[in-house]
Amino acid sequence: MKLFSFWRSLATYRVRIALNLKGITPDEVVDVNLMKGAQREAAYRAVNPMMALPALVDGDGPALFESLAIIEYLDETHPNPPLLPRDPKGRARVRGLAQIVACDSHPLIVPRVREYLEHEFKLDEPSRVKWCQHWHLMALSALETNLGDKSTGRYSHGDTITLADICVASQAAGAKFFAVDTAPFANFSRIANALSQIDAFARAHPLKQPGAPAG
Ligand SMILES: N[C@@H](CCC(=O)N[C@@H](CS)C(=O)NCC(=O)O)C(=O)O
Repeated sequence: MKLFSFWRSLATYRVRIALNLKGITPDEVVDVNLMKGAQREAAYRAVNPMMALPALVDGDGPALFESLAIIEYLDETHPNPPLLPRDPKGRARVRGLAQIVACDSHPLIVPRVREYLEHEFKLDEPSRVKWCQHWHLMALSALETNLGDKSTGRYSHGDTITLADICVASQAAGAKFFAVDTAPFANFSRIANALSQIDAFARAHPLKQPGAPAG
């Protein structure tokens, strides 16, 4: 199994957590330096035409892409521990929480969007930071209300780890990168804090990966 990764990539963080929860160690981790634009080079474009991380090649391929699709693939091929509840409404809620992060918020703050705002619309750094913080806060606010539901338990959905928690953890790491204070979001912060104590999450954290800045 080969994982295309970069320390700072929040989408790859999600896949790393799932791999750890499933007890899978990729045979090879290929570094694609997003800060140097390596995702746009021909070699990686051939792996994922979207030029985004992560991608995962299991056996003879093909390369899998999009973090949620990869995580569901891992969940189907390695069912224990399950990352989705059994009941359809529970599954829909968990997938919905995950998609608030991975589909509605995170894609708005990735390098290709920030770079487009800079080069095409000439937005300066403070304006780009404001953009990123805005979309973070939108997601945090929606998550906070949803996590106030009675189906939330110790974690986002009941007392077992689900796909939603993987996404909550990536939202929390992203908030730190963009200096967004999560303290006003009490449900979110409680769960993010509980997740950070779990080894599979802690080991997968962006700042624990090779190439990450110290501290
Ligand atoms: N929705 C995708 C997002 C993938 C994505 O945008 N990944 C970022 C890193 S977290 C990336 O590679 N960005 C490259 C770029 O924006 O140029 C997923 O969840 O996998």
